[in-house]
Amino acid sequence: MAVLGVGVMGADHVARITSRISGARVSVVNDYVTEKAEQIASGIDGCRAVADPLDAIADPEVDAVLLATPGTTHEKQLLACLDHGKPVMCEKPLTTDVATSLEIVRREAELGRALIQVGFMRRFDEEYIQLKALLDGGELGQPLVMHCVHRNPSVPSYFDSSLIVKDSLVHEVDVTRFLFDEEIASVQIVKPSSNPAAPEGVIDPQIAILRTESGRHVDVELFVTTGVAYEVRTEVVGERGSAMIGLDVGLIRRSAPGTWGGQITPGFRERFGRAYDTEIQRWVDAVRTGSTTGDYTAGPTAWDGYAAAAVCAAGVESLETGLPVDVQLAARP
Ligand code: ISE
Repeated sequence: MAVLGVGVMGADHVARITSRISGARVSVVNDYVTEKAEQIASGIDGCRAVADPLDAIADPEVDAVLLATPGTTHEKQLLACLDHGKPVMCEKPLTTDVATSLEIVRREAELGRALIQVGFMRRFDEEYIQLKALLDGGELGQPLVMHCVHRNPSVPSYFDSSLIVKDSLVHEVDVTRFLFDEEIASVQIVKPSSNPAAPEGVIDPQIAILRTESGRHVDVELFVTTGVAYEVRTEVVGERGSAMIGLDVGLIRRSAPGTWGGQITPGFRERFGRAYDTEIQRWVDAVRTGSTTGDYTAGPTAWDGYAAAAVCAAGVESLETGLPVDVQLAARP
């Protein structure tokens, strides 16, 4: 496969495909920083760096593509994958706006083959899978409310208030759609006093309030400059009880002088490392059997990427006005 974009996430995927995933090998890498691609390619048998991402997609040695490039380049690269009939795993976002995301969904639908999977890795995490099974099993009765915490110790310097919605909240948007099996009807962003340690002009923390089509309530505390560690917690409250995941309950140590405690996961690569492994392995397996089924995906689809983009666009609008904003989804092709 070709891996396009070998920054933090792309390089991580190259390492995972090369050392832990079976049934695939990285034959081509590309990055806008040519030296980075060349350096990674030189460490892998039979792998080449290709300067132009569109050449990498068209390369006859490439059966499938993993996109970890900046979101602004996704539209063109996804269209090229569709034109060449190549299965593609696209890290979020699908594209950077709602109209182009919908266009991608429509182009894929016209082909009659599911070629695009979107990298919402939480769906592959053991704890989220357990929570989903509990809800689907009906033991909690109807889920009514979900409370989420999404804290990052820090974020890159280019992160602004809208990226907290589009890059961080987007995960809870997908988790809500995954766990509750329904669309989100409205979103509101509430802005408490900002952390003095947040960069000038960045609204952090933010509280997102989502309402699903059936009227379920989801609240999310987003706080990306905590300076502490990675904290992602999700609690669902149902008719007959509640369930929570993300407590970091590893070893708890008690020691003098009368303290106790454990470790908090440092970042998302550690917290979701196994989920990423499972996500990519399942995708590779689906790509290998896709020609018989017409479905080259094993997880979130282009439609899921589009629906998330529509909710986040409404969230960015609410960031401006402070009011709830309705989400309008197109008919699903
Ligand atoms: C980052 O892009 C991720 O996907 C992480 O999971 C999330 O916690 C972080 O806020 C995002 O910036």
